[in-house]
Amino acid sequence: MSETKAKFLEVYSVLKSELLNDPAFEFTDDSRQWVERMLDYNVPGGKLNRGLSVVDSYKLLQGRQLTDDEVFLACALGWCIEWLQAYFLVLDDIMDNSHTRRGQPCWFRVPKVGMIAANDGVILRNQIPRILKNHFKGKPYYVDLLDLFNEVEFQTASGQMIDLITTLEGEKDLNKYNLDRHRRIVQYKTAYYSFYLPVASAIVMFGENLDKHVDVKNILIDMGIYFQVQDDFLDCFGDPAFIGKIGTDIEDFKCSWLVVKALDRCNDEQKKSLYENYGKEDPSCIVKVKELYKEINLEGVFEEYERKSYEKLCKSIEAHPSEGIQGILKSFLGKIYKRQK
Ligand code: GPP
Ligand code: MG
Ligand code: MG
Ligand code: MG
Repeated sequence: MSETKAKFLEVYSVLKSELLNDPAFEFTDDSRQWVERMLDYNVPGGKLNRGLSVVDSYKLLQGRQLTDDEVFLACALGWCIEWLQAYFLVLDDIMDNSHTRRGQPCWFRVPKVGMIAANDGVILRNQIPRILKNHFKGKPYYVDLLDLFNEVEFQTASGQMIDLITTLEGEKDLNKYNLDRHRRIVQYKTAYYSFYLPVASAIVMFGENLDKHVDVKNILIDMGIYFQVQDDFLDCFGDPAFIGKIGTDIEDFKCSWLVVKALDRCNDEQKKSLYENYGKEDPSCIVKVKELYKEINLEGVFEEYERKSYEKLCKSIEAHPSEGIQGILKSFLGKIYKRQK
């Protein structure tokens, strides 16, 4: 384990213990135990790319070794994004009717949790401003951090909304699925919180104004779109044992990159089969869609997309005037290029 990651995990324990002793609530033993189990189940078990990127980015912006205090603060800020991610995933899994996440049952599927998971999502969301208050209140950039998290949460919830309403029963119509709709959904539901937020948080903590960094934002949004296309690809073609989740996009009638590309490439007969089988719970329908995807070589189409996106992103990064920023973007891209999970 890298030194940063070890330090990062240490900070989790500190933040958790502060939240479990939050003076704003009279915790009892059972309520404290519930929150602790809920946090351990949902917050630290992912790849931690988003959180660690805050620390890496802040280090690159400073261009020197960080003091212990700075490391702690950058880690705390990184954890706020991991908390945000946990909050989104707990709720997203309910909305997508998913089964597993990070190699274990989705939180709402755990016995005796059920719809308490919805309130746990609200708790997770509310713990973010409490962490920020505990550690950043009084900093000149405190208000900017709160504002940034609020903006990005709104964008994500709006992206999630358009991801969901496009699958409404009675309006299921593959005719309306195209790359533009897909781009709009994934830009908002994924790119802002997963790519822009970690780097933007580091920039704010470094004391700079985000208005000066629109070019960085645009590159990160493009990277986030590429990342969600990978997620759509892995939903169907990834190994559930490795990615830790079982895909549900086909039965959920999602406007996935795969179905958009399939619509482009199908002949009339294949299109008919896609219309008949997409968005149905019946396992034999799901198999038919997957077979069709193989027939039209969507794996090859994705490979080509991945290569081209990578080249394009590298070019945009190299065109950026600041070497520090280039370093941040390259390291982020390196973490996701050809990812298998
Ligand atoms: C990922 O979509 C998007 C989110 C996790 C944002 C959720 C936002 C909320 C406001 C709840 P996805 O469903 O493709 O992710 P996964 O494949 O991991 O389930
Ligand atoms: Mg989902
Ligand atoms: Mg979803
Ligand atoms: Mg997905």
